[in-house]
Amino acid sequence: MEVERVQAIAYLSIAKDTIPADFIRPENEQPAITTFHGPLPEIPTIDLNDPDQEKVVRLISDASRDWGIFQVVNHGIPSDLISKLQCVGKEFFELPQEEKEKYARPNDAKDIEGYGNKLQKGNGDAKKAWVDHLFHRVWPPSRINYQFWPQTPPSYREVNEEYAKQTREVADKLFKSLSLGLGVEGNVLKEALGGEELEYMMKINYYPPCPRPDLALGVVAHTDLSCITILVPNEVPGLQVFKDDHWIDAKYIPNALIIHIGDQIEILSNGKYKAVLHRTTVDKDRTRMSWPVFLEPPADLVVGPLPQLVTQDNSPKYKAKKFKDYAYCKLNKLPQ
Ligand SMILES: O=C(O)CCC(=O)C(=O)O
Repeated sequence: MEVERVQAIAYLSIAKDTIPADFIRPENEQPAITTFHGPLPEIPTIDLNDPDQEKVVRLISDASRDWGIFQVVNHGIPSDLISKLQCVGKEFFELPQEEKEKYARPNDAKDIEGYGNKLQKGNGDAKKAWVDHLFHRVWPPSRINYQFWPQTPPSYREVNEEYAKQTREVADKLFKSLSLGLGVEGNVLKEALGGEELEYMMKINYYPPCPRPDLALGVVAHTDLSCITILVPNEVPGLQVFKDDHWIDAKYIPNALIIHIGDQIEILSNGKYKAVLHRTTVDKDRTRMSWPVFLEPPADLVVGPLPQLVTQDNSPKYKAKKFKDYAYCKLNKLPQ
């Protein structure tokens, strides 16, 4: 089956002022109508290297409760590694189409790894998203399929391996603060999520220029299935979060990492921390890209509210279930 990529559709749309009808979102989703432009508080930015680590715990815990998202600076990942990650990802998406297709997600695959877009799913979803992507796991080694890692550019693998290593250090710091913010020992959340078996899924989003950014969306509104997501954006804004009934823009901070609280942390915290509802808009003239890494428990691990948090006054708000069952229900829009 011939699959049309959004990058190719965008190329054909360059000289036009229109986009195919199946990319036009209903009015209640269109960014021009639904983006809030008044004064609003900004997504919190947290200095991870602040010498007052109690303050860091408090800020992370407050941001996770009130926003479900925050940006971190001084996180320890060198800026030149972030630039390299962006360069090799961009080089991949700039390869000729037939080169990229070598990494295409097979049509019958159960897993999400590979190059593709929503168009491939054929799930009858009438409205399409203005984005192509590449997914591949970067950790643990036993879960890596190098067949989905681009061989061009040649430094792709080395850069992604180094980035995965550094991301794990940031994740460990975040899990510790998130645990302490719940009033439990620093190792509790990571252990409850599979410890060293936690899986790191890299995704590259490629949002080509769009002649009608007022009508289309990149990724549609969702919360992440993951426990946390650690995201590097490029300089083209587009991430929006839903806060106090408004869609508001995330500010671009060079070299900051954007941390999303995902569903699994909301569940473990019994609702104290909130998974953030977010979406992305696209730009008329520029390509937006982002590199989220989704941290996910192993498929068979049962995730439920931490027993330490459940009391007579705080009964469990979520079912405990295997991550794979949770994911199946979410992806198939079934009740949990
Ligand atoms: O591109 C972004 O900033 C967000 C991407 C995202 O939400 C996703 O890929 O699930």
